[in-house]
Amino acid sequence: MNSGDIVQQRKKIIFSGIQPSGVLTLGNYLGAMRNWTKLQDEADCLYCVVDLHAITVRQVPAELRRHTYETLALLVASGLDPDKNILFVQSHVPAHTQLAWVLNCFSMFGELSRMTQFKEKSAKHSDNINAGLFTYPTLMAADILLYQTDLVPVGQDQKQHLELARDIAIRFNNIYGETFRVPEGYIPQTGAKIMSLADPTKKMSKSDENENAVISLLDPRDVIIRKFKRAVTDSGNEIRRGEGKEGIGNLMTIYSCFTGKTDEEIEREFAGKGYGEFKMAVAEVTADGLKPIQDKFAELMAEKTYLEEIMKTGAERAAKIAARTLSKVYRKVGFVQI
Ligand code: ATP
Ligand code: LTN
Repeated sequence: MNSGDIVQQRKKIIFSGIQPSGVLTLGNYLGAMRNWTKLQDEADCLYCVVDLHAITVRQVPAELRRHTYETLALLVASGLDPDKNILFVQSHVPAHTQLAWVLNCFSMFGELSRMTQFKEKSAKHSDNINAGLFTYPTLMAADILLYQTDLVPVGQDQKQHLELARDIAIRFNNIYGETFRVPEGYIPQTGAKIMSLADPTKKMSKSDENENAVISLLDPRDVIIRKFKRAVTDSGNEIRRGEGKEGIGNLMTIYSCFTGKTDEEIEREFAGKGYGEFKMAVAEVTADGLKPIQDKFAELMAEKTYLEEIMKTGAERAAKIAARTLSKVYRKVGFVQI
């Protein structure tokens, strides 16, 4: 027997977060959540509704509260089992903000200034470029590093923030000795960046004001069909990827995510057929794919106390793990322990 055979492999720790800043989109589902459900059987997973992150942009309090319930319900509805995974709300575990403060003191003004999301959100909300928006990535680093995370399943847009979390962890470890595990990203091959239906050069985002740009996970079938029919494409008629064909490319990605078909198979299937027929097919597979999630969501939203139980249990379990890392950090930087 090879000695490797008897070494028990430690289960990987997975952490990811999602903002309750609106109704979740097809982008969130295909770019992130779909991977989350795949990992739940093989790893110890924590998934967090990051309400603290959401207030970096002005939110209406009653809507933030509703979106927090809805986001949790959508996570469960999309297949995350609350017994197998730790599902919780960020503001329920104070260690996130506590570690974020410490990490702020190990994050450089220059590196935070280079974050694309900060630049984009500052341009979009020029009347509210607050310090929270600027230090957003250090809170995200705290989220991840608190749990000694191995893998962070996210969409493409979060790659830069994840790199920063790694840099902060490495910097801290170099000064104080091994404290944080340095996490890796886990970005899907297909669907890592679903584009807006109104402007296929822009990412589909739940906070987009143009509702035709976004497929919400709660859109009924007729709305999904209408939005795909109106999706911006080029003036050609061939279903293939190419320069100036970002709109069709995006629809091919969505179709591929739901059917598992490759680009070649999709090209063959729709050879000689027009954009209208292809758009309809994409709409159908999307509506079929979302239907079970929507049905389960409706059931869960009628059971607020069940959702609150999940939040409570999740926060207790998360807090226990987080406390270990936080206390180690406090000791290492020289805070008096009482
Ligand atoms: P907001 O519009 O409020 O900034 P968002 O829609 O970008 O929000 P987040 O809550 O910030 O969504 O992201 C949750 C997860 O979904 C992240 O892992 C992110 O990378 C992923 N994600 C968001 N949008 C897309 C997209 N268009 N395609 C693929 N993945 C995405
Ligand atoms: N910044 C992410 C949301 C987020 C996150 C995290 C993702 C907050 N904390 C920790 C992964 C790990 C976003 O804007 N999508």
